[in-house]
Amino acid sequence: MDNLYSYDYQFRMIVVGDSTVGKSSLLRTFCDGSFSPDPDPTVGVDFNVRIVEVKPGVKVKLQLWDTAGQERFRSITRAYYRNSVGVLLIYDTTNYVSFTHVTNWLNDARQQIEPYHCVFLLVGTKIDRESERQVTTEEGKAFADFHNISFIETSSKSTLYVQEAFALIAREIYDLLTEGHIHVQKGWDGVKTGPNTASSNQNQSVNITQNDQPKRNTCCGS
Ligand SMILES: Nc1nc2c(ncn2[C@@H]2O[C@H](COP(=O)(O)OP(=O)(O)OP(=O)(O)O)[C@@H](O)[C@H]2O)c(=O)[nH]1
Ligand SMILES: [Mg+2]
Repeated sequence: MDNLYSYDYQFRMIVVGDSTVGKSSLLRTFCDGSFSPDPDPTVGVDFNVRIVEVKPGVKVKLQLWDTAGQERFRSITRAYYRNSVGVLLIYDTTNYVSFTHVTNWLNDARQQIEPYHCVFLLVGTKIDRESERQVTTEEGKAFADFHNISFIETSSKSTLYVQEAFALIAREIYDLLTEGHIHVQKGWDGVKTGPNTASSNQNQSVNITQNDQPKRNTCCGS
């Protein structure tokens, strides 16, 4: 059981994508290890928390915002982008249309998050339904490479690569933090220091100049 009061950093992330691509299922598998074949659609936004270790001895509390894919909730869910340091862009590998919409989700997130710094991860879901696959792994990878973001395929039902997906994005954010590309900043909730971090300097500014952009996964520099 995670001790939710013992961590070094808090990363706030948002999970977006079309309705029924499996956003809530991904979070449920990750956060409590359960899978439902018939969950209710998300209404507005939902919230999950889990502690992960990004490297030995460094604990990060992931604050995970699960958004509704349905269009009628779009104005509500947009409000949650700004304070996020990570965006999981989700599509369903058995639904090609959901893949074609990832560009819109990416552009929408970039618009809302700028000028703050964030990391994207492209996630193709439902790989247990291999015979129904409509989006190849190569197509997913090509999209991610084109946008210079990371990519993974998962199954919430079988749990395949679910832990790895969150470990990947958390580690990328942590690396950018330690390299000085992302900072804790007053008035922005994307990254916060936790109780275990002694030097909680909330007043540093985010450096978002073009020259300081890291190679991958920026919302505002690529
Ligand atoms: N076979 C299989 N089904 C999945 C998987 N992930 C989700 N599903 C199913 O896909 C359907 C939609 O899942 P949700 O997690 O509710 O989708 P969502 O993206 O949260 O949908 P909204 O809340 O409406 O935006 C449900 O019937 C899930 O059981 C998976 O990895 N494998
Ligand atoms: Mg949902």
